[in-house]
Formats: sequence, C-alpha cells, structure tokens
Amino acid sequence: MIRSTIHRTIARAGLAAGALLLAAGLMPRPAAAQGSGSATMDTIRQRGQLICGVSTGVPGFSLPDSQGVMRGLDADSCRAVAATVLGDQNKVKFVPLTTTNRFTALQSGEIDVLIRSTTWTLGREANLGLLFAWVNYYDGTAFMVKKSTGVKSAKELDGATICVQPGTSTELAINDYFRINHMKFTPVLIQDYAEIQNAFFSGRCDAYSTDGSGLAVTRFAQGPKADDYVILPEVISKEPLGAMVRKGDDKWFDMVRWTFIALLTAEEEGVTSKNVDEMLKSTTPGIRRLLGVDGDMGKALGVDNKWAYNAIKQVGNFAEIWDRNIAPMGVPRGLNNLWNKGGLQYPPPIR
Ligand SMILES: N[C@@H](CCC(=O)N[C@@H](CS)C(=O)NCC(=O)O)C(=O)O
Repeated sequence: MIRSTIHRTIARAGLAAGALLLAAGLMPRPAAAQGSGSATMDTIRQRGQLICGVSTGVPGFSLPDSQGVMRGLDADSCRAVAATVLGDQNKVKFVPLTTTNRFTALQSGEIDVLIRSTTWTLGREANLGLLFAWVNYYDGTAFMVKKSTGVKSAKELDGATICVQPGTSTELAINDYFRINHMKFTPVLIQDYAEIQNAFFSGRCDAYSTDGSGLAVTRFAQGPKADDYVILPEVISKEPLGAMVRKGDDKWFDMVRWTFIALLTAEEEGVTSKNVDEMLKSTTPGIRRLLGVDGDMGKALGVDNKWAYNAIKQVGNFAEIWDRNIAPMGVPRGLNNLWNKGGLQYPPPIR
C-alpha cells in the first residue's frame, strides 16, 4: 500500500519534472525532431526523392506518355509535393499500384504517399493505420454500358453481371445500391485495369462500374467508338479521392495537406505558373504569405519559405493542373471547382 503510494508519487514527480524539462526545451527529443520534425520528410530528404504511389495507368490521372513521362492529376499532385518538400518537381519516383496492393505499399514504407483514386472512408482511416491528408478529386461511383443494350438507367440493371475491381469501395457501393433497390447482380472481379476493360468491351459483363472519372476517361480513350458506350446518369455513392499518408507522422501529414491547400489558394488568388514571379511583388497579404515573401509559413511546416512558390512555378495552381490533365478528357470541373465557383474545394487560410 505504502509502497504503491510512493511509486505513484515518484511517477507523478517524474511526469511533472518531464513536463518542466519539455517546457524548457531540455528533454531529449525523438530522433525525427532533430531534422525537419518528420521522420518521413527526413528520409525523403536523405534519398533526395519522393516516392509516390499512383495507379497502374489511368488517362488523366497517372499514365506515362510516349516519352515515358508520367502524366495526370495524381502524377502532378505527387510532383507538387516533391516541389514543396525538395524544391524540385522532378525529384519523384512513381510506383504503380493496384487496387489491392496500394495500402500495404504505404503501410510498409515502400511509398511515402499514396495519390491513387483512393476513396476516403471511415474503415480505411480507422483500420489501416493510414489517413487522408486532402481530397484531390470529388467523385462518385457510376456504371457504363454498351449503347446497343438500350439500358438508360441503373435501375434497369437487375440481374446484370458487373465488372468491378476487387478491394475497392466501388464493390461496396454497388452492394448497397442493389440492396436498396431490391435488385440482384453478379460481380465479375478483375484486378488488372487493362483486363477489366477488355472484359467489359468484349462483352463478358453487362456493365462496368468504377469512379465516374475512371469511366469518363475510359470512354474518352475509345476515340471515335466512345459513342458506342453510355455512362448511366445515376451516381450511386460519394467517392472523395484523396492523398493518403501513414498515421503517426503529423508533420508529414501537414506537408501533404498544405501542398494541396497552397495549389488551391494560388488558384483562388489568381497566382499561376506564368505570373508567379510578378506576384512576388504583389501587395496582397495572402499572396505574400503564400509565396513566402512575408511570414514564415514554410518554416512552420519544416521546409523552405519558397515551398508554395516552387510548386506553383513548376507544376501550376490547381486549375492549371486540372486544365492540363482532366479538362482535355471532356470532364467538367463540377464539384471539383473552388467553393466560390460552386464547388467543394475550400482551402483554409494560409496564415
Ligand atoms: N475509389 C475507389 C475505386 C478505385 C479504383 O478502382 N480506381 C480505378 C479506376 S479510376 C483504377 O485506379 N484503375 C487503374 C488501376 O487499377 O491501376 C476506391 O478507392 O476503392
């Protein structure tokens, strides 16, 4: 009894002393704090390269061009992070990942960040030790069918076979939708992206379901044959697609999150890759803070104050990234517009 009270007293005294030392900045800090304050960021700096997980090849999102250069919204999102952290958008290695191996690649440390049409859900955040830093595309599950079937609504899909990639939130969305509507379907689960498209185009499935963006670009990629396919009007779920990091490295989470916020703020303030050098002379306080002319925003994040300048100059603001990658596929900006243009992107203040 007495002994346990003494122990408790000592333990409490120890805690109090620790708190005092910590307040005085005298307590030895964890190893990571001696660098940027982020173990992930320190590793990236040491290797001189960001390792970014992307999909295995979706036009508009992450697909190598004829020169082998990775193109797309997700690829450019990776580049922007490389620019804010390392000052150079080219210091990035892209790792193509499937719908089923994407999370283990992040958990194991094979990649630093996952930007790969991945939907933010409770299960993924609560169960996997991972979390979402930002949404770079607000999407929803939809269906595509051959026009020749005459099907005009998802409500007509009772009894259909549906091609879907395994390990996706699409599978779950379809299950809910068919249950709610008292309909049945047979899933045809195919992991490989090229294979699932072949399966659909060759008639193995009545419908192909994935994020609406994926369907739109797949249809677009058919060129003159695009008209043979119809994306049904029902959007059956919310699919906020985002950038994911491992839990436990808050400074790295901040860095990824604020990179996206910087790209959106640049759009909001009219700062582009073309005018960013002139904008350094702007008298607008928000622009001066964004570009590192005033304040220590970069320093607060553990990087150079030119963090956002580098990303905007090299990769462009969010609208430039969208216009370069998604707009040419005929996909309207819609929900992905800034909040003051009718969309959902609302970047918190950089101050
Ligand atoms: N957003 C859903 C679906 C993800 C998904 O299936 N994406 C597809 C269509 S955009 C894809 O990345 N396909 C290319 C690939 O598998 O590499 C999820 O997070 O589960």
